[in-house]
Amino acid sequence: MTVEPGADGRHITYCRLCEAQCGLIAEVENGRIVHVGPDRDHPVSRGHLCVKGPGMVNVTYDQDRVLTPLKRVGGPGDFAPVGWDEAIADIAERVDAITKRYGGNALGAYIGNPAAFSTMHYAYGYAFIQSFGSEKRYNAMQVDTGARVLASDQVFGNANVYPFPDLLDCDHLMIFGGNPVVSKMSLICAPRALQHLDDIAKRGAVIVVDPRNTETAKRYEHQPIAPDSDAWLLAGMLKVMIGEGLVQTDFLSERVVGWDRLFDRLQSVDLATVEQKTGIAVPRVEELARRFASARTAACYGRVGSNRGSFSTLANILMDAINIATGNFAREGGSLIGVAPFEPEGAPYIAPAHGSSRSRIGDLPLVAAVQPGGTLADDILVPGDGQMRALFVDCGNPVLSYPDGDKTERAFEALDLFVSLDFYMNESARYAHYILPTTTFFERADINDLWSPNAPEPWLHYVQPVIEPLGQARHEFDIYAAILRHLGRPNPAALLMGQEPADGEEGPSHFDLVDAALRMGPFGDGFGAKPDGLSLEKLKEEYPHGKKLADRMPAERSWDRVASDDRKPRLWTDLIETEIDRLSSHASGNDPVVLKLFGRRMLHGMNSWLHNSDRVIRNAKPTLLMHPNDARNRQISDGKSVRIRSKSGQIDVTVEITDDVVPGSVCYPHGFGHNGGWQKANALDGVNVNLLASSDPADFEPVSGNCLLDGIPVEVTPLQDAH
Ligand SMILES: Nc1nc2c(c(=O)[nH]1)N[C@H]1C(S)=C(S)[C@@H](COP(=O)(O)OP(=O)(O)OC[C@H]3O[C@@H](n4cnc5c(=O)[nH]c(N)nc54)[C@H](O)[C@@H]3O)O[C@H]1N2
Ligand SMILES: Nc1nc2c(c(=O)[nH]1)N[C@H]1C(S)=C(S)[C@@H](COP(=O)(O)OP(=O)(O)OC[C@H]3O[C@@H](n4cnc5c(=O)[nH]c(N)nc54)[C@H](O)[C@@H]3O)O[C@H]1N2
Ligand code: SF4
Ligand SMILES: [Mo]
Repeated sequence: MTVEPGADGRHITYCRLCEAQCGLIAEVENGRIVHVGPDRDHPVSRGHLCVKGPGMVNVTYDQDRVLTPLKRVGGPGDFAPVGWDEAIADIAERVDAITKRYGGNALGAYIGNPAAFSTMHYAYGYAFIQSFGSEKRYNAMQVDTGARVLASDQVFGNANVYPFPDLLDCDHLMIFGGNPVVSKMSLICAPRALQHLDDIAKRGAVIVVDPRNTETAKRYEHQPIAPDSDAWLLAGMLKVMIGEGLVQTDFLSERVVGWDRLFDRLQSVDLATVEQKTGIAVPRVEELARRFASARTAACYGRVGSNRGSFSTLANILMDAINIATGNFAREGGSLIGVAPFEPEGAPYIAPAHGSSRSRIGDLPLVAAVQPGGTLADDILVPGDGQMRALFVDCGNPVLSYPDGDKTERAFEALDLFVSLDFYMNESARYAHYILPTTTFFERADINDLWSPNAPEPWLHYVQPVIEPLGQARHEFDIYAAILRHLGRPNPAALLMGQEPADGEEGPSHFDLVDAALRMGPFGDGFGAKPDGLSLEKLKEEYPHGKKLADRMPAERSWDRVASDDRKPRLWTDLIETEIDRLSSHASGNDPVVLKLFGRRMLHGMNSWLHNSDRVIRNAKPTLLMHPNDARNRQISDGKSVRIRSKSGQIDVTVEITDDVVPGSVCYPHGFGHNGGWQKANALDGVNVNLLASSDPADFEPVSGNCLLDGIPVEVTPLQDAH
């Protein structure tokens, strides 16, 4: 039995903070959520959750939360309440005037990470700006998954697919740059991931390739590696597999294109160079290759640590190549592409191909029609045709999450119109002209649409709001719809469906859109044609705890979303050739003064937020991890202040000496350095590490436009010596 929003009782819901999307039970008393616990009847999470899910109650009732529309009345951070009608009218008229005067691309949107867990959010947010003629879609892609997206575009002809390891039957998993004990696993929806990883380790091995001996590495097998060198290790491993006949050439000949060209080209990879670049001895590279190839089932899986380096696209392509060449692609226990519940069967949605348009700043090829993130500030600051003058930041905090926060602040202050959709005044929203208060996930309905293809045990869960929106908070969809309505235009769902609702009619909602997609998809009821199939209504009435779609994601169906005409993956493209050439000719200095800076996430925080709750943030200790050898060489002792300098900036931090990090590298978490409207967060230690990251396109990975966040060259000096 579902309970009406706000009614006292137990509400079935789910957490929308990370891909696990664990089932939750929220108890409401006198209209207020008093307790949040695990939903033991959820078909996949089966009672699993972490501290962050229940922590969202503190966010919901946080006294620092923004609950009325705010208008800037002075310098950054100086706001006064304003009525919704006045705010919407002013924003609508200014967006209209700016885009009429300067063209559609004068308007842009940054739609950040939390939107990935909010129904159709990217689709309707970008439909909003597109209706004014704007192509300026910004998001977290180039600081997160850009290399993976481009690898999928190249290998599978489909930038929308994210291969994931079939945890349920895998015997040998190699994790490149992921830390599931902290992150709960990403680009794969597996609420009980750790249990699966423990089982894999018992059956075979979980090998964590990481410059830090992480929480996950300590639990399984750690393979230390120099930051930003994964492509070398992967190229070396594949070369060994080819040389020792450990690849499946019959399978490759039948189902894959270009593999022979790749194999030829890899002959020239020198294993001694692999050792020099990665810090991994040649015999160990050979052992890693042999163990992978001889395992019953195996998969390479990469996450953010193999996505923000100088050769990350190639690294991701080589992971696919190893999975495919050893016969582990589309095989149970190997690497899968999931069935998409919201796509028509046999007709995958495909993003515009790589490079079909280019960025105004840096002339970079766009990946999946998203602007290269690091150029956001210059897209506002640099004059010329298409210069951005109005920006919506929805679910994001680019001042802390993008490179060069200082420049981003300057750019935001230069905008003619800056609208933030958020429930906090974060470090970016301080510069907004308006902050429009939005709901937390307890205050809205949702279905787990975006990541549903990426689950080893696929499920769908459609939930109603637990409580009504607090204060004057509104759903993002309704905010965009209200702005468009003020201008006499259809709402974003009508725009996406190509409808022109009659005057005075509300038009469809984003749930109509998602319902139509579900019903026409592989699990849908075909609007009556398949009576056993699903609709939103049926999910709501019959499966309040969520509906498991299959016991296992069918491995063989991975081929369905390979989008090339012949349904064959490509292991040789012009881009692959250029990238291997670039890798081979890449000279890396061995300057003993220079260290490579990489990142880490905090168990009790979520990127730049969730830092305003005692419950969530306790124990957060943002320190610079440094190897004892590097500390000794620099006369740095534990707990001391040091200055880190990069090409782009400098910050002062506290050092923690540990042999958990490989020599020659240092590690600092992102998302700190608060000065927004969140009082407790502001009082935390820590600074914005992205002040050290470069927003110069010359420093991005040229093919993907990815920012270099892991492997930034830095110098570290004791603070008393710094000048
Ligand atoms: N150096 C370095 N930088 C990084 C990373 C790194 O590892 N190292 N990681 C990168 C990654 S992977 C990501 S995804 C990005 C994330 O960076 P962003 O996309 O900027 O997202 P967050 O920092 O999570 O900020 C989220 C904001 O959205 C608000 N919010 C939360 N839920 C909702 C909601 O439902 N609606 C609305 N309207 N607002 C909401 C929060 O209050 C917060 O202000 O950071 C990236 N930056
Ligand atoms: N608690 C918590 N959970 C989160 C988040 C959070 O902020 N907090 N953020 C969420 C988001 S937005 C995302 S995208 C996911 C990310 O999920 P993960 O990718 O699993 O998250 P990280 O903990 O950043 O793991 C990245 C790892 O890469 C390593 N690394 C850095 N550089 C390199 C390199 O060059 N090579 C290799 N091989 N490894 C490298 C780092 O040491 C780190 O251990 O987590 C999500 N879950
Ligand atoms: S693992 Fe934690 S943050 Fe992720 S969905 Fe589950 S409860 Fe939420
Ligand atoms: Mo992310």
